[in-house]
Amino acid sequence: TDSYPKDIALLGVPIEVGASQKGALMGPAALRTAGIVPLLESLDFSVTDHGDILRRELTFTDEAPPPNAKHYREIKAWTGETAQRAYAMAKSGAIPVFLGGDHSLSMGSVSGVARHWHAQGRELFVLWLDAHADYNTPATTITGNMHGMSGAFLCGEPGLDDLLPRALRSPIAPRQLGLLGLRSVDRLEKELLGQRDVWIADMRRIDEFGVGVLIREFIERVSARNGVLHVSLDVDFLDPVSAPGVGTTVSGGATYREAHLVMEMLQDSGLVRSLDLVELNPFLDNRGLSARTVVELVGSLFGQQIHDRPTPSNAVV
Ligand code: 6HN
Ligand code: MN
Ligand code: MN
Repeated sequence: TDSYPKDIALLGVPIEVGASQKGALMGPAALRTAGIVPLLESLDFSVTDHGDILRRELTFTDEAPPPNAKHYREIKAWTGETAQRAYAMAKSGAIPVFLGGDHSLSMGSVSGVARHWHAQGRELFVLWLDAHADYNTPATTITGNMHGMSGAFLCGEPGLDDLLPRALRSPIAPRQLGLLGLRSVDRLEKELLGQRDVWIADMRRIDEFGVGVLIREFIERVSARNGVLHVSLDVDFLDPVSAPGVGTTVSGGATYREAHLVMEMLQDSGLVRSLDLVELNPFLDNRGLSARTVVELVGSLFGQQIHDRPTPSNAVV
């Protein structure tokens, strides 16, 4: 198999109109303040920070938006730019890390990296760490907030068909999507998910089997198909005790240690090729706690260990 990349490319995507709460546009700055660059450098990566996509440089169209998709035109502009940048970053051989910004960001980031891996003949799997399924369409949504629609869009569900030009799109199959940490799903969203082959480990399964068993199961799905993995980390995956700085807190989330174990086991797998860090809302945070927690998790994902182990316990060979 191929050797693990030594380069990481950071891109800030300060989008916030996909969520109802304002403030996620400050996320990229807070992640930098919490030290994401020196941390990755201390883990021997060569880091290129591409700065933030600037809203004023986006091109907005004036088409009629579909129903039940708030701020559609602005999100379309962000998605197109993010997808192109993501494709170029993935193609460079670096590991792209997207600093959000709300979760609508992933419509662009995942589309871009999926397009690259598709051209390489590799299947891209997406692990969605989130309290929510983000599997609404304009036909199922209650709020109209587009950060709740990213997963459905990426799997090619109908309703946002013109959000991204066909040439920039690379839909994944529902069986390539995994949802971990789920504890808040809307009624029609649940109905739709029930008809799809999405891998789901909700909080109930985490309580019963432990996160280690579940993450191993998902990693095996990816490696069985010689796939690569994109991780999309929504801050509300974590319990609000560890990460209050998010607009959509739901109690009963992953503990600090559960989240680290997920990251450590993903690192051991050697499969992760791109990452979203989304929904951090510094305006709602408690003295930088959530930003620091997210950056610490990034450390575990990229190789920081409590005690060096010569042989990972779950190495995928
Ligand atoms: N997120 N299911 C709710 C909605 O508005 O569609 C919540 C979505 C949350 C989105 O956490 O990224
Ligand atoms: Mn989300
Ligand atoms: Mn969420």
